[in-house]
Amino acid sequence: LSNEFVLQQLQAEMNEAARQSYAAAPLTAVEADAAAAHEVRNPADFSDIVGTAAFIKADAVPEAVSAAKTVEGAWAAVTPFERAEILRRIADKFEAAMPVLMMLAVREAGKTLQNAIAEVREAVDFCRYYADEAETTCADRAPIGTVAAISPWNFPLAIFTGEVAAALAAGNVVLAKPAEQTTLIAHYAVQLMHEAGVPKNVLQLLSGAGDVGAALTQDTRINGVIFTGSTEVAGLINRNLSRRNDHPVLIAETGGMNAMIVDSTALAEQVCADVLNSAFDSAGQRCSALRVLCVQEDVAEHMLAMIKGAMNELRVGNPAQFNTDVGPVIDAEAQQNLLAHIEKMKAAAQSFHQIALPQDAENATFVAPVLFELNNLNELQREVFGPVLHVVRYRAGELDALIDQINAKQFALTHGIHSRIDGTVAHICRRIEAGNVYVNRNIVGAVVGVQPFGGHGLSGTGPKAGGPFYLQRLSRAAAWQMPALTRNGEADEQALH
Ligand code: UN1
Repeated sequence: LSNEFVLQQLQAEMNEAARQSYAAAPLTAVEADAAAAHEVRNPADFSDIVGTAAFIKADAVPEAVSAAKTVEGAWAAVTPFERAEILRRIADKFEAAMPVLMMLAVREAGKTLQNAIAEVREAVDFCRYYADEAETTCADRAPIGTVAAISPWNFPLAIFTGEVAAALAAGNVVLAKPAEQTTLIAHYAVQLMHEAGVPKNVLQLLSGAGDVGAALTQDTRINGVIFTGSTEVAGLINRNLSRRNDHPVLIAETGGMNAMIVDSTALAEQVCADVLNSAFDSAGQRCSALRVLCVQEDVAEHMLAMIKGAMNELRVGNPAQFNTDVGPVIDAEAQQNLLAHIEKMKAAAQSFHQIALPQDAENATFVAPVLFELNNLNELQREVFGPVLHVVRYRAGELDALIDQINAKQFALTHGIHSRIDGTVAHICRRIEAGNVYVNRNIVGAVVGVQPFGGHGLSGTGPKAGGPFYLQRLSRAAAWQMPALTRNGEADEQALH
């Protein structure tokens, strides 16, 4: 079956699913008055109302935490094998609900169809991977207790599910706080998780704004926080947790300022395809996305001409169409921030190349993909989260200085190398600071269980998601059970000497 055929089938079912209206109330154990209910609008077309999302008030958080604490013991007593079975049932339910979940990813988060498929697949992979991990590594481990899982809008199902599934797999009770922009898909996912057998108090959905996340991380009964989002918010959470003396766990996965180094031996066509995919897929809204392309001087003219030509072929538009490459950015605030950066760079950069938006881009949050040539890396001061690529040129003798400049940004997440010289690849891999270094390929789309994903420095705490150490951080070695020596034991002891 061709991908296109499968997509066509799915699209028919998605259209069917789109006829319903979606309402997301908080799924908490407490009777919480909704603080506000608002219409969720499609970022590719504001006239399309996807559903209604209700937010919890921050002052309801302590009661939800109390409810979570009451079930810690019961959930910890469920064996890792039973927890794994529940996670596998969630994976099956997500697969069965593929059209609805994809439809929500497209209409609520602006994901393209291809990205929406990948989104659901990754969520399924996380459930199955952590189920296997629970069985193989959690037998002699104890959960840490109650965990807050705070997740971003850019992977509204995959990362949301990855955080929740990991915490549950390790035996923890979970309070999930999804990004406010993508409440509907999180709500749908939690309903499926409850149907699959996760008890209601073991997993509560605290949909809300930033104040709900803040209240969660300030509640001293929370034993751990899993956070994916901005470096700044991770810093706030870290400061909340570090005031305590009982060492709550923090797993943070934050920003990136990812670079790709392309030397004069690289295959131009491959570079071109990988740059376009890494910089502009998902409208550049991935922390793994390519932000800085570093091209060796000798081949820069040729490479950049090819890349600009290929940019002109990108189709920006309605993400629900098969042939769309780049959808909208998440909301008007993100769009304004990006447009402000782009205006500033147009004045400051050496040169730029920006493609045109389609005629019907009104009433939506599209940002036209753009490439800026900079004199050097210092001109890029902060992480930019959108379809904006920066380019610098370097001379062969300047490679180490370039790596130093990249490392000085302190974002050690995903970098890439395009070179056919093994020695160059090995040298860069040794010196560059990163969670993942991708060689002669694109730098996005880490596969759960195959390419564990995460970074260090300003990019996060580790351990990598979808990797073998993640559940260890969310659990501890079970207490060592030391049997008292019996009289016979003592006798046996003596007999030994
Ligand atoms: C993120 O964008 O927050 O490898 C992280 C990838 C994804 C990145 C997710 N796993 O592209």
